[in-house]
Amino acid sequence: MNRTLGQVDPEMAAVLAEELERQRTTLVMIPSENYASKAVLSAQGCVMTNKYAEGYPGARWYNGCASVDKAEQLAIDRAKELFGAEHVNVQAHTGSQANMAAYYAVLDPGDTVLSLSVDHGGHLSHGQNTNFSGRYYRVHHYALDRESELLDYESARKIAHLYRPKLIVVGFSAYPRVIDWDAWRGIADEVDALLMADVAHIVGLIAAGVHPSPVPYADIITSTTHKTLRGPRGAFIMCKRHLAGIIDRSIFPGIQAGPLMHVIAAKAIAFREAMTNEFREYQRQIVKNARTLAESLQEDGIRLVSGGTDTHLMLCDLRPLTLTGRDAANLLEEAGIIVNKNCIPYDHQPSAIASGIRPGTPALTTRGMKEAEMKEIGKLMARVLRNPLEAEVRKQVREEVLALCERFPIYEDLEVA
Ligand code: DSN
Repeated sequence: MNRTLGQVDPEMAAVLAEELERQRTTLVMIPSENYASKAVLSAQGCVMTNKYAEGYPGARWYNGCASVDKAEQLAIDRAKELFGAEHVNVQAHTGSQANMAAYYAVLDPGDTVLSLSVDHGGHLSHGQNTNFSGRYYRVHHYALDRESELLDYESARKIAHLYRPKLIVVGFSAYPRVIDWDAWRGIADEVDALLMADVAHIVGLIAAGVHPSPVPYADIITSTTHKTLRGPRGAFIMCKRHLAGIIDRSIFPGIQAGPLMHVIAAKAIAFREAMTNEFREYQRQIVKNARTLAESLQEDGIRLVSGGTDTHLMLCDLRPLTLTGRDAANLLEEAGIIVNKNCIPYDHQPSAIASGIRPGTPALTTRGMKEAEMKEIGKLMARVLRNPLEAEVRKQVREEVLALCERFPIYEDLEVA
C-alpha cells in the first residue's frame, strides 16, 4: 500500500516519465491542450478518487460525503461567481457528456437541432453523423461564408427559419474569430429556439473578459475545464435558473452515476486560479501571442483561414503549399512542434487527412513565452512547412525548439515516480 509508483509498476512509471519529458521538451501547440498547475494535478491524484457521491451536495445516495460536499459546493460557488451564472453543474466528466446532458435535458429523440458542422469548425457532439448527437437528433448545419470564412449570421437566420430548430448550438473547436452572442440570441428568439453555447475552447478568455460572455444570452452553456481554463480534464454546465432542475437531473441520474470527486476538487481549484489578476493577464497574453504567431506565419507566406485570429487559435490553409494537414502535422512533430491536422472550411480532403493545421498558444503562454518567441516559432514552423523534403531542416529546427524549451522550462521539479 505504501510503495511508490516506481516500486509498484516500473514499466508504467517509465511511460509517465517519458510523457513528462515530451511535455517539457516540445512546443505544445494543440489549442485544446495546456499545462495544469501543480495544485490542480495534486487534487486529481488525491483521496477523493476513493469516494462515491451520487447525488448533489446535501442530497447524496451515499454516506460519508461531508468533505466531498464541501469540495463540490466550492466548485459550484466559484464558477457561479467567476462567470456570473445563475446555476452551475460541475459533474460532467467530459465536454461531450456535458453536451449530451444538455440535449437530454431539453430535447427528445428526433427533435431538430441547428449547429456548425465539424468541417466548418464545430464539434463531433454537435450532430456529426458518427456521433450519438447525429443519430438521435435531426441536425441541420449553418455554415461559414465561403469568401470571408466568417460566421454568416444572415444565412444562419434563414436556415433557422427554414428548419425551426428546438435548439441552436453555437461554439466551436476551430473558429478563430469573436462570436456575436447577441446576434445568435436574436436568431434563436425569432424561431422560438433555445440557445446553447459550447465555450470549451474560449472559456478561459471569457472568464478573463478577453472574449464576450454568452452568460447573459444563452439558455445553456457547456464547457470543458482543461483547455484555456487550464484546469483538470473535465467539464461543467451553466444554465438559467429555470433550467437548473432538468440540467441536474440530466447529468445525474440521466447520463452519469458517480461523479469524479477528485476532478471536481481540481475544478474548484482551477476556478479559483481563474479569479486572479495573474490569470486575466495570462489570457490577454494568449491572444497577443496568437496574433503575433498569426502575423509571423503570414509574413512567411502561410495562408490563414479568415485572415487571422481574435482568439487563442488559428487555422492554416496548407493547400497553397501542396501539403496536407496530416503530413504537415507529422513533419512538425519531427521538429518537436506538436499541432493537430484540421479540416478547413469547404475542405475537399477527408478529415483524417485534412488541408489544414490548427496551432494555438495557451500552453506556450503558460510556459511564459511572449511575442518575441511567437515570431521565432512562426519562422520555425514556416521553415519546416516550406521545406518538406529537407530532413536536415527539421533536425535544425528540433535543436532550436529544444533551446526554446530550455529557456522556458515547465514542470521543473515534478516527479512521476
Ligand atoms: N475538443 C476537441 C479539440 O478541440 O481538440 C476535441 O474533442
